[in-house]
Amino acid sequence: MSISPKASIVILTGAGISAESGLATFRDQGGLWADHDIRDVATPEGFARNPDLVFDFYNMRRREARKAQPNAAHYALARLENDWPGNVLLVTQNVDDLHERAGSKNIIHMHGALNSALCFECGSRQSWSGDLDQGTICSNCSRPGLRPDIVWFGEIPYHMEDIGEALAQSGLFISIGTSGTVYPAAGFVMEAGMHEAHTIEINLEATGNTLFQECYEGKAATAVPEYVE
Ligand code: BV8
Repeated sequence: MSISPKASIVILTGAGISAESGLATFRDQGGLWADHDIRDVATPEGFARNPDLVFDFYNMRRREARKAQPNAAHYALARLENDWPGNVLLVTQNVDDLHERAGSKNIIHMHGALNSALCFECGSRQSWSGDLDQGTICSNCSRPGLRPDIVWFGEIPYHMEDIGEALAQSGLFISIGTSGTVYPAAGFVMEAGMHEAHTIEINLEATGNTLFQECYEGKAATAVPEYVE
């Protein structure tokens, strides 16, 4: 990797990095959006309309994520964070905990996390590993107000200010396993590039986004360790 060792790195990951761990992506053949309507399961309106459908969708994904194991791409990013002399921030759109389980520490889950529950009555968060349903009681306010701690369409992603600051100071921006179709994450490459960061995409197929200065096509579990080493 030919950038100054003092440079800070921002990495953005999407569903593609967890694909080889057996977790479905969204927009690939047979992906999650193939048999779930986004409006029904990933919007506040869908949750208000039919909360059980949304609870079932995220309960199913929480169970899948618990069964999955980190793959070589997750471990390579944890090694990069450990070995790189400059700062490494891992911003993930993913809601699984495979980056944590691979050893990454400096992580932002900008779209939330399956192993967290959010109370819409009192606003408190609590770690969560089992199923959630309409009757699940919040341990803070003792009311049945828990929802998946997930950022749905139309909701504001988490830690946007921290991400903006990191992009402004980054020397290298690496996007891994994301189709680059969902904003604001899809705009990060432009933000990084505006601040002279070198921008790289590692994806099964190049997304064709010409804002990336380098593109590596391939499966993350092979391409990421190759790039990081
Ligand atoms: C926001 C929940 C304002 C978590 C998700 C109307 C009203 C309101 C907003 C909008 C609107 N119209 C447009 C918008 C903006 C909207 C948006 O971008 N819509 C798109 C569809 C146009 N965005 C929002 O609503 C966001 N909020 O804008 O608020 C705001 C913003 C900033 C500041 C102030 C105010 C909220 C977006 C979050 C929505 N939540 N999901 C969950 O259920 O998991 S989005 C969903 O898509 C996931 O979170 C996922 O992270 C995200 C992106 O998908 P990818 O990860 O890229 O997955 P995908 O399947 O698409 O691609 C996989 C890629 O991997 C492919 O390229 C494939 O080739 C590759 N791949 C596959 N296998 C491998 C591989 N690569 C390597 N190796 C492999 N083995």
